[in-house]
Amino acid sequence: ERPALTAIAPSASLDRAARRVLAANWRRGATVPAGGLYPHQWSWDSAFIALGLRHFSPVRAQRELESLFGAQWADGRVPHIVFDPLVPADAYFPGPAFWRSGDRSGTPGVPTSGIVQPPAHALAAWETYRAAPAVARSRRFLERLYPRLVAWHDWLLTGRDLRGRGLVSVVHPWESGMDNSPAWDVPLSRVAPLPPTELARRDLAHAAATERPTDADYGRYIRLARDYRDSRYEGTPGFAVEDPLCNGLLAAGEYALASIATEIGQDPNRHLVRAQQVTDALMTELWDTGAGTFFAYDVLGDAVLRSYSIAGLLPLVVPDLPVATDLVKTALGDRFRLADACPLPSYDLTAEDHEPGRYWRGPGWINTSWLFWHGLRLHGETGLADDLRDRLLARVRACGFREYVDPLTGAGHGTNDFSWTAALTLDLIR
Ligand code: 9YW
Repeated sequence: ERPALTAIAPSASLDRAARRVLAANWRRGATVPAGGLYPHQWSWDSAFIALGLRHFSPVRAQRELESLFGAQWADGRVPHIVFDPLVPADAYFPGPAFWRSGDRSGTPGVPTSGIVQPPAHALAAWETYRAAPAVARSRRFLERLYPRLVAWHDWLLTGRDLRGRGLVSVVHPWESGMDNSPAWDVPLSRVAPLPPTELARRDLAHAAATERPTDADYGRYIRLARDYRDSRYEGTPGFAVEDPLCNGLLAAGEYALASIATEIGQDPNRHLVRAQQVTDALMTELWDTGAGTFFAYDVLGDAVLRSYSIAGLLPLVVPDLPVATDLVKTALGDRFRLADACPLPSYDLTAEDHEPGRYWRGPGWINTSWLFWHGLRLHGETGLADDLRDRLLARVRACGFREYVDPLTGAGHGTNDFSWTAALTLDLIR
């Protein structure tokens, strides 16, 4: 592995350091999230990575998304991992031999997982286009990607609307992008973990056990993934939650699809209707006025998951959201401390089970902070947005392109030279 980049000297260019990380993590058409820990292509990582690449290499940004959608399944789903056949089989667990995507018809030639990740792609595609429209037009980037993005959202809204309320469910904690969020503790407690002897954890070779999910959580992740695989990726899940982040990104993504459709001479109307429908469903089903946040919904347990996760604030990315002011107020409060915590904590700072260094149970991540920053700008909160951006950049300078960071002390955690941290830094610099 390359030596860890810990801090960036005050005289060095942050921009150049970030580009170096992305160059080192580029593999023949896509960027790996981190060379050692995550040596394949991850779905929502590619969306965030494209947002950074677009500023200095628009073609690479477009290829990042095109390669991901090149592995789209015939039913429309976009797999959460696209495996690099040149990487040794045991480099990541669970690898291609576990998921066995090729056993199913309608899967791509390249091996993939069979679960998905949050739909940040339409937003990323539209922003990628806007950074270099002439290059995109010459490559027919939007024309080629648009039908695939539509098929992806169609699959989510048909195959995954498990409650029939117009919201998408995730059927595995990995699908939320926030694997061990405390918000999933209750529904996950119903899943019996596989014993540690059945887990070949490779992650612990690259990050401290205290900063990663526990063996019990991993045992549950693998059981859920195995059962879903054994149902040929169609079965009844043992876990199903409506997550405000996924649904917020879906609504924002439908607005982006409306812009894309207009740009390529197609009718944007169905996307505007859908964006409004998902927004309305978010408000009706997941919004809690008293709490000032969206809460996830446990579909199998038929209960609201009253856990203050950053995911509950991220529907701020939806352009016409009627409760933007309330979300900003909650972010400024003690639970998230927008004015001084940075990056924004993944989970309630006041909760007893907040863990500032463990993965999605407390630390701040650049991608969720970037989404909140993007939402602040959308809703006219320019002062707060600029201040958050300045503090995010100062944090990255102080601890390098870490995977996650203690939001109060600024201590870096997880892997080094993490691609979306570098990419979104590049976007924040602009
Ligand atoms: C894993 C790649 C992925 C992210 C997820 C993050 C982590 C993978 O890494 O999950 O093996 O646990 O939780 O959001 O996409 O960066």
